[in-house]
Amino acid sequence: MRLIYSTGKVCEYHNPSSCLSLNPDLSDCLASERDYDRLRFCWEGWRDAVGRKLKDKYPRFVELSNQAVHQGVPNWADTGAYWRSWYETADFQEQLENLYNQLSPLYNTLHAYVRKKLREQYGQDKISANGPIPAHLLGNMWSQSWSNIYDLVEPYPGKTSIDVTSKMLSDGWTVDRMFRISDDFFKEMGLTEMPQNFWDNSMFVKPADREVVCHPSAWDFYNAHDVRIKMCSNVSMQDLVTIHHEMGHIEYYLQYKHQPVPFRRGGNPGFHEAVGDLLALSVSTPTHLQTIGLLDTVENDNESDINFLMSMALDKISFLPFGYLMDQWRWGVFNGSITPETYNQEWWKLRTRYQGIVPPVPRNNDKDFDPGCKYHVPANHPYMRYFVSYVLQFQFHKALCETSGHIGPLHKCDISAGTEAQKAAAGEKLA
Ligand code: D0W
Ligand code: ZN
Repeated sequence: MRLIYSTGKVCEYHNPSSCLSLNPDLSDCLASERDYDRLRFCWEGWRDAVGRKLKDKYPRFVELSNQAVHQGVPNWADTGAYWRSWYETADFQEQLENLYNQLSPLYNTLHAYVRKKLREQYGQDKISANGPIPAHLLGNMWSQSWSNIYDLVEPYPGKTSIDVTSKMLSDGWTVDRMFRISDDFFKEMGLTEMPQNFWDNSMFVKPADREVVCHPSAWDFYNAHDVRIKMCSNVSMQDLVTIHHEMGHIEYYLQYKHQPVPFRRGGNPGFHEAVGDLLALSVSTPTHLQTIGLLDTVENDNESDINFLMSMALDKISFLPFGYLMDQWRWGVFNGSITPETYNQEWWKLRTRYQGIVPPVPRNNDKDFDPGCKYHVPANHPYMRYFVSYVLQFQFHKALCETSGHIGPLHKCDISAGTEAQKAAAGEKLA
């Protein structure tokens, strides 16, 4: 299933020998095309190419996975129950629901604002004033992060751009430089730097001579020295953040490498996901971007602040319903309440209920398998950890900002920026 996903291609109608891969072609299409029909072609093409091939394979996988966990010690009722056990909380599901209910008003407000801007862009005939948004207009194949449509929704146009991708390109940044900058940040925070064999063994760019799984990943070979990242990186601000995310996993591996194997894990899976993202919260602040030469000027006025907060919301708030629904769907599949006959319709019920989106073309319940078009389903990676991380990373960030002596609003905090005086004071307090 992962091979089908990783080698999926969408070919042009008029030129079937010209085919698009997910990374980078279709991702770029969803991110930067502004033509309604071309976007729909990329969105639908991916689902035709991948989902339909996976549809008949997934039920057998579910059966086998359930059998395996049922025969384990302890014997879990189903795979979902096993995955939830990692959180060691009997009321995990209630806690999640409670968290989501606290956060959803923020998402719904963002959704309404973005919908209004999209109506201006694509026309009132394409998007209703108070209904769900067509899923292909939000800058991402799964509508999970909306950063790529920042230009369409920028609250105060004309301020300094906080997406520094174009600056990285014009300054000649390389993928290698992005990894070095990330490593420097971990070092600066007093964490362990990446070992030599990380640099020797990792794959940082897409190789030209073979097909690889391009979905980014971090690997612990469990021998206390071999750790690697595999990623088809491009020079962009988004990939700079992803590099910090993956390096956060590696940092965790390095910090617990001397522990007995059962302890080489996160406090819970959400902790593992939160480390890199939490450092990237500091790296993404305008003042930090200036420190690493990616912003010439930091504008200190209310309008620039709102622009920055909007760019963060398009990444972090937009993700919440998607992060929450992925494993609600899978838990239902694993416990049998969602059956192969209803896979796709149950998926879209959740997508509309939580994300407020609808498919731009009718779905065929007998042929389409849209959940399979998201990497973590065919690759069988659990997903609730990301929802948990999107809450934890802000709690961790807040605690670290307080510890580092930051004064002022949280969104201006760069935990690496403590003045020498603050650092000395912190040292004294510790002593
Ligand atoms: C691993 N997992 C891959 C990749 C891709 C993280 C991902 C989610 C998201 C934006 C051997 C192995 C694990 C690590 C471990 C996975 C990514 C981009 C970032 C959600 C999106 C974001 C943070 C999260 C998505 C990862 N190793 N992210 O499996 O030790 O468990 O490499 O899939 O900023 O939908 O893209 O978590 O690193
Ligand atoms: Zn991760």
